[in-house]
Parts: sequence; structure tokens; C-alpha cells
Amino acid sequence: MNALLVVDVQNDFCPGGALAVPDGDRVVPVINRLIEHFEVVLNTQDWHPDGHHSFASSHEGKKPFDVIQVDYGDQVLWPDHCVQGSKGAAFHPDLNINASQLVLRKGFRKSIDSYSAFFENDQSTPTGLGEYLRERGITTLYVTGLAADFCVKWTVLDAIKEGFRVNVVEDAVRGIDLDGSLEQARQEMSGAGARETSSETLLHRV
Ligand code: VGL
Ligand code: ZN
Repeated sequence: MNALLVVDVQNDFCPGGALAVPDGDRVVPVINRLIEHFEVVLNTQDWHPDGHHSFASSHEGKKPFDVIQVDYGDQVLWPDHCVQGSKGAAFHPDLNINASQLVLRKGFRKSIDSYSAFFENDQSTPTGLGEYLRERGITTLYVTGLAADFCVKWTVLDAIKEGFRVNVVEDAVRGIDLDGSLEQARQEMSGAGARETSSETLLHRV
């Protein structure tokens, strides 16, 4: 069984937001079209408490996009974003979430970031998504959303590790692109076994 996974299509990742992904909002109409063709639609939502450890503002003398070392390796420091209950954390107003069957929130532990929808950044604390998908008999994911080089990438890599078949819908993702991270993400995802597809291919198939 297939599922459409919509990663972090939230105001803060769209133009005008705190951690805007260039053209991030352009994925919205594409995803809205795809939604109609999937029986299972699942969303993730980046959902940080105030003062989250991934925020540059939580570290004296640091600025956004600096990188620090933490227990689990490198941590990019971000502008404050997706604070629980804020407008920035809300889904993009045009994103159709009516048909969503799950909103999986992540990044809610103050001292650990969570890019992947499967594991937090220590790569060992599960979010529960793997078991959820297995229990529902879902074997194949079509991944969309933001940001292609962070939360989408880590979600895709973990999904493959967890044994799911993964397709990235290339026109339904956009990246932040820090120092070439977007091209690197593409290579890592395809190197790990993710397939690239497009909404056009999918919409013509069904
Ligand atoms: C994301 C950076 C920080 C993402 C979330 O959704 O890709 N990136 N938090
Ligand atoms: Zn975040």
C-alpha cells in the first residue's frame, strides 16, 4: 500500500517565514493535486518548544546557520522557527489537510532536534512512524514537502533504512541549499535507493 507523506509544509518554511525555503510555497498546489490520488495522506509538523536547542538564540554568541557540536554530532543553528502554537508553525493556509490521517509532530524535545520523521537526530529515538506504517501495511512512500535537504532528506534516508520503498516527488519538494546541501541531498537520497518521480508522472499513471 502507498502513502503520500507531506513533510513540514508550514508557514515558517515558506516565503515570509522565519526559515523560508526559496519557493517553498510552490509545493502547495502540487501537493494538493496529489492528495486526491492517495488513499493515505500523512503530514509531519516541525514543533519546537520556546528556547529549543536548535535555535541560534539559545546559544550565546551564535548566529543562525552557525554549526555547533552536540552529543549526536553537528547541529546547524537555525533562526527561531516553528514554535509550538505559533503562526509560523501552522500549516501553509492553502495546504489541504482535510484528508490527512496523521499529523506527526517532531522536534518537541528541547535538547534534541528532529529532522527525520522516523528518528530524532540522535538517530536512535523513534518517533513511532515506522511502526505506524508497518501496522497499517504501508510499504511505499511518496515523499513531498520541505526542506528537501534537511527534513525530507533525513526522512527519506531513514525510511529506506526501515525497509520502505521511497519515491521523492521532485516538483513537490524545495530545499534551503546551504553550501550545496541540495545537490548533496539528491545524491545521498538516490545513492541510498530512493527513486525520483514527478507529479506529472504520478497524475498520469492514476
Ligand atoms: C527543517 C531545519 C530545521 C526542515 C526543520 O523541515 O527541513 N529544517 N527544522
Ligand atoms: Zn526545526
